[in-house]
Amino acid sequence: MIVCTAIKKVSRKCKYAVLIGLLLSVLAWKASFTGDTNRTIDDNFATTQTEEDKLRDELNSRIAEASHTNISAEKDECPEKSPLLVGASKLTFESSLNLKDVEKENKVVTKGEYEPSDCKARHSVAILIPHRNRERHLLYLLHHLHSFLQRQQLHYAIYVIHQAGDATFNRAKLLNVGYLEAIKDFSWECFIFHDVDLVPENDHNLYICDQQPRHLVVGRNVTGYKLRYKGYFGGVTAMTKDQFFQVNGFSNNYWGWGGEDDDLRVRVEQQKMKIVRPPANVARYTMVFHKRDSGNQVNKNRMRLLRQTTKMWRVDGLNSCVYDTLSVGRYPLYVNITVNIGQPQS
Ligand code: UDH
Ligand code: MN
Repeated sequence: MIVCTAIKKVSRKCKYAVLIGLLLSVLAWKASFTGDTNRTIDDNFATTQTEEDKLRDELNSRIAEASHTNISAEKDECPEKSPLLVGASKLTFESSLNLKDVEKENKVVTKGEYEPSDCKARHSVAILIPHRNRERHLLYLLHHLHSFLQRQQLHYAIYVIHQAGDATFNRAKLLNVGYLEAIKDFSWECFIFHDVDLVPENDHNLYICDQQPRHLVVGRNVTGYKLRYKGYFGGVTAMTKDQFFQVNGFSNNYWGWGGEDDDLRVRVEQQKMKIVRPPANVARYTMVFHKRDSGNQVNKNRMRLLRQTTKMWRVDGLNSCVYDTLSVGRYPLYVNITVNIGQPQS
């Protein structure tokens, strides 16, 4: 009996021991299983990270590449003096020249606009050309002017402001329209007001603006390369956006030939600005021969208008320039703005 009881006690203890052992091994197994699971997740995570790192590395190197391209797109400033200038050049006016040829010469120009590819231009300049019925002159000018401006390493665009209809021509109002339309495209800092028939002969005549308004035509072949008269401010002039704004632009009231350029000089002088010119040996132009255009007869009112400039400039100019834009054509070599500017009040 006693033996039996002892055996029972031992087997109960054994049972407990077996149970505890089992329990412990289950716990140990679970612990090891959990560890494995964690490791597996960690391992997977590690794998994911490595791939992600690879991706990120690749992405970063692409971004670096791109920003490297951007840095080179941000380019160094062009040199103060362009190394491309050639000085005086012999101009040609071939009768066989056509627009397609000039377009081919200027594949680097897009919608009339150009900027150097290898450096950041120091100046952004809009060239404004008043125009009607002078296609041949326009072609010669485009042919010479594009390469001239490119040699000067400028960021530029050429705008042709075309007067619609056959009312009397108004050069000054067209130039006001050109200014008002061009600033819608880009914050041009400098404007060159440019007759269609004047071709610059020397690329040291820089198409840039200064602290003061600039007159770029000292001499023309047709007038023996002499300034036409003291105070002449016609043909080709350069004014900053602010200078032109300050004088309220040109008068809109000069219909027909003459006076509008003198009117602008009066406005400029009234603002205590001083017209400056490049040296005479540089500021030379060839004027393509032409007769007086029909529709641009001498303006008999010009002297009367000129006497009123100091009174009228505030209310006659950019702030009173009313017109209808009929079309804006973005051609390869220039932006053409065809405009109805009305007609003189009789
Ligand atoms: N313009 C046109 N179409 C016209 C009239 C003028 O496009 O019908 C523009 C053109 O940009 C021209 C500018 O306005 O260059 C100035 O006009 P202009 O060339 O007629 O003025 P300029 O002083 O000649 O050169 C005046 C008449 C010359 C007569 C010569 C007779 N010996
Ligand atoms: Mn002319």
